[in-house]
Amino acid sequence: MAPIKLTSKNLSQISANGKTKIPAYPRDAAVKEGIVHIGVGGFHRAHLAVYVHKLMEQHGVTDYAICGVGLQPFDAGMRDALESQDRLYTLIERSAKGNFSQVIGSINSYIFAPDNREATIAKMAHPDTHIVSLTITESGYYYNENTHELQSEHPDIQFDLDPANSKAPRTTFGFLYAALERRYQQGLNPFTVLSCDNMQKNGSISRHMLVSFARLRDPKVAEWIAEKGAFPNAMVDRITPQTSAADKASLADEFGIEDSWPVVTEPFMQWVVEDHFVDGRPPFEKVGVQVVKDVHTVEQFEKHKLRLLNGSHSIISYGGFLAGYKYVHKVMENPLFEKFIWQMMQQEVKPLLPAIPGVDLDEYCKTLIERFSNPTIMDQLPRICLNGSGKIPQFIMPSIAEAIWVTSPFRRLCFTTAAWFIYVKGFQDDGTPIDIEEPMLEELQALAHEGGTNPIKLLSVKSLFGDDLRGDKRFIQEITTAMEDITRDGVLKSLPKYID
Ligand code: CS2
Repeated sequence: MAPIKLTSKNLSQISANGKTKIPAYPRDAAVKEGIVHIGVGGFHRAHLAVYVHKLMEQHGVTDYAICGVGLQPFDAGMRDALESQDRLYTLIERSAKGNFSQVIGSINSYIFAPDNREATIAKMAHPDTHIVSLTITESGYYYNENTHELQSEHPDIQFDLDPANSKAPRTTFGFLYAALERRYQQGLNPFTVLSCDNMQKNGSISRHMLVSFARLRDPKVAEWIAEKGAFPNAMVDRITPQTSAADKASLADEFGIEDSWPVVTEPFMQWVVEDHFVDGRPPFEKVGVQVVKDVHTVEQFEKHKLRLLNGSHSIISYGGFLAGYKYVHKVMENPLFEKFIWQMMQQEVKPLLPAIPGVDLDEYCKTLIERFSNPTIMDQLPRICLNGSGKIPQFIMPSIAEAIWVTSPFRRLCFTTAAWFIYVKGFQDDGTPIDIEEPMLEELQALAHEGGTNPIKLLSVKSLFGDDLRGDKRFIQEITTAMEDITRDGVLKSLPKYID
C-alpha cells in the first residue's frame, strides 16, 4: 500500500494500522504559543519539542506550544517540510528492542525569518511568549573562548549593532534585542532565554553575550535585561543523527508514513535545567526533566556529559574517520576503540569529575558505551566531526588542563587531540581526501600543514587554546608523540600503544 502523507487530516488514517502514536490533544485555536524556538533542527525536534509534546498530551498544558523560527537561509528546507505537513513530524526511536514511532504535534507554527523579520520580532515580543529557546550551535553565540567576550567586531554583529538595521537583524542577538527592547518599552517582563545548545554554561554565555550586545545599543535596555532577565543553564542530551534518505524510506515501508523530514533518535533523553525563569514556565518536571534550583548542580551535570559523552565522541569521530569508518557503532565494534574509550573515560576523565549525589559514574560510562554501540540509529561520523574548533577546546582541553594540574594521566586525551590535528590536514590514514566542515578551516589547515607533526602551530591559536598549556613540556611531548604515531602508523596501528 502507498504510504500516507503526514498531515493533520490524515492522522487517524496514519494511526489505523496501530503502529504509530498520534497526538492525543487538540491543536486548535485554544492552544497558545508560549515558546518561540530559534533553530528547529533534528535535535530540537528530538528533545525540547518532545518534552512539550508530553506536557500537552499527558498534562493538558495548552499555553506552551512552540512557534519554530529559522534564521538562516538554509532553514527554508525545514520550513517547506513542516509547512507541507501542518508542522507535524514523525519521531522514530530506535534500539535493539525495535523501532517506536510517534507523531509530534507541539510545533504549532513556523516563521522563516529571512522573509519575515518583523513578524519574528513581533512574535517574540508578544505577551503570550514566555520563553525564547535556542539551538543555534556554538557559532551562533559569537563567543570568543579566549577573552570570554562577544565578538563585537564580527561583521554580522556589526551589522546588527547599526541602528539602521534594527528592524531587519541577522543574528539571534539582533532579534532577541529588538524583541526585548519592545517589551521594555511596553512595560512587559522580558522572556526567558533558554539555551538548549550543548555548551558548558550555555545560559551564562547567552546572558553575557546578549547583555554585551545590548550595552552597545542602549545601556538602559541592557541594564533592564541584566536585572530582570533570566537565562537558565542547562545540560541537554539525546543522540540525534541526521535524517537520511534511508530513514524516510524505512518510515514509509515499516510504518506507512510519508514524512519529508522525520527525526530518528535513541530512546535515551536527558535535560537538567536550572530553575530560573522570569515569565513563567511549564511544569517540565512532570515529564522527566530534572529542574534544579542550584546552578552549581547543573554545571556538574554539564561537566559529566560534555567530558564523558562528547569527549568520547571526539575520538570516535576524528580517530574513527581517519581509520576509514563511517558510523559510530562500527567504530565501537572494534575492540581497540572500545577499550581506548573506556580507559580514557575511566582513567583520565572520571577522576577529575565532581561527585553528584545519586549519580553513579561507572554506570553512566557503561550506559554511554551501550548508547554509542546502538547499531540501529546509524549515527554518522561526519555529523560528529563537524566544527571541531567548537568541540575539542570544550570537550577535551579542560580535562587535559586539569589533569596536568593534579598530575593525573592524560595521554589518551592527547591522542584524541592529535587525531583532530591530523584530521584537519584533510586526509584519512589511507590518503583519501576528507571533506571538512569547519568554520576556521582555512587558518587551521594551513597551520596543521606548517606544523607537520609539531602541535605548536595549532596550539598557538589563542581563541581556541588560550596560553595556558603551550608551556607544559609533558603535554607537548605527549601530543607530539601521538601525532607522530598517527602520521607514521595510522590510528588503528597506534591504538594498542594507548591501551593497557
Ligand atoms: C555530538 C553531539 O555533535 C557532536 O559533537 O557529540 O551532537 C551528541 O550527539 C549530543 O551532544 C548528544 O546529546
